[in-house]
Amino acid sequence: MKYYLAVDIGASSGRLILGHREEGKMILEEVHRFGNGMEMQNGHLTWDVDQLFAEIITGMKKCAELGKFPESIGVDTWAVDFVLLDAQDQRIGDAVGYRDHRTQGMDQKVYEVIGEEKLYLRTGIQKQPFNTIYQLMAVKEQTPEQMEQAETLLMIPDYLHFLLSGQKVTEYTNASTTQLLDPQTKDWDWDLIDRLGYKRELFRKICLPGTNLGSLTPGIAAEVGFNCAVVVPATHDTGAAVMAVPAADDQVLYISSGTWSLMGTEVKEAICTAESQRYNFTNEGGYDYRFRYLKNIMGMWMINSARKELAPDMSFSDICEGAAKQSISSIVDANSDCFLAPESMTKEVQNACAESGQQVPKGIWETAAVIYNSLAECYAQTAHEVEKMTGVSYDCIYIIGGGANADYLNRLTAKACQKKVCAGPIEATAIGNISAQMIAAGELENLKTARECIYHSFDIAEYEA
Ligand code: LRH
Repeated sequence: MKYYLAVDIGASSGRLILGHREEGKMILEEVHRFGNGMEMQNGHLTWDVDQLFAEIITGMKKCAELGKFPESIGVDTWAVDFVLLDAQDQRIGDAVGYRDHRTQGMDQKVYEVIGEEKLYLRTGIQKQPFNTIYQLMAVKEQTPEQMEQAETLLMIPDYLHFLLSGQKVTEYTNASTTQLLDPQTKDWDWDLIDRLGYKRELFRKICLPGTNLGSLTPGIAAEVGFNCAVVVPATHDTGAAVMAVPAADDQVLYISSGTWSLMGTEVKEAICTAESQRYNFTNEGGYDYRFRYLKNIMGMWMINSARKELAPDMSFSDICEGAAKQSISSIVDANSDCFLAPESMTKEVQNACAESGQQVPKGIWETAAVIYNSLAECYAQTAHEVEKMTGVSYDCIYIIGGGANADYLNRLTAKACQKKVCAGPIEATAIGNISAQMIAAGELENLKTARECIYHSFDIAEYEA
């Protein structure tokens, strides 16, 4: 039996999942799960990357205890965040998270060098205040000594791969979220990097999903009790999830539903027009150089935050069930930046309802009902925009990732979009990660066969429009 180990770390939790194939089907086994989140440290919201790496080691040791030794391991995480390393490969400063306020006003600093429209035309990446391009401007402006000292920039999964293998590379799908890549050459946009005053030396060679970085370092191998290859998946979690869309057709509409809802399709050429910019669509790099043409929608972050504040012990299925029984019809703009990092999500939703003269929700169920209805509405609007931009009409929406569990939201989505919804697989990100490793090992032929295998291996719930 050949096992492949996916390390999949999202903004609120991480997991190590072993995958193997049996009679043509992909079988998963979760070996370790742990919490994650940004914590305030030295005045900034930061990730505890040392703890994350310690959890990876714990999970790898559990594989050894089970006697299931993987052929390879690969890490995916959320996008845009990075660490800086000095000449001795030591981390400089904290791993600041994307919801931190340090990026405030940094967009304007970037636009002094290159206008917003030109930047979109050039990179095809949607404006998100937290894109790496703006975060690096924050480093340059607020802690220039760190920029000065830095010799290497590694995105979070690249850093974790470095700790595992000793190799410093930057994986393509995640690199695209820096907003510093050229979508034509698929390499760093050196001219843009120069103009922004970021040091060229920081940026490592871009490698594609499937790249074999060699074995674990001797130290790590000794610690976990086995050795294996480190094979880079699509390290951007959304890129990995999109690989696991269980469809035979290339032209499909998907929502990768987790902390964020990433809704879009795959295209062969980046769409960088002014209209696309107005709709705030992005062209993130995907597996096989497919572009993930999509939009960020606030997603389960809103529900997770409201639950934490109002009913931390209630299960998501109880929240869904309770929300479905409410009559409140208020809707907020699930794309508004005010929901990015509010002090209180509940209050922010209430304010948005009050300001627009709608009924103000009270308690978890009404608040959840407003959030679910708002998300479904936003999905419908986005579906319409994708269809307009690609000229394709889609009759089904594939919802993948943890949010595919939200039965009430799936029903609302089918109704609001007037499309069939296919929900699942839940562990799409880990499945995509494992698929890239299996393709690299020759165990699956290509992305198409991987998607066929995924379709036959996992439960997919259907909701009629
Ligand atoms: C989802 C995600 C998304 C990014 C955001 C930072 O986890 O990677 O694709 O925009 O986090």
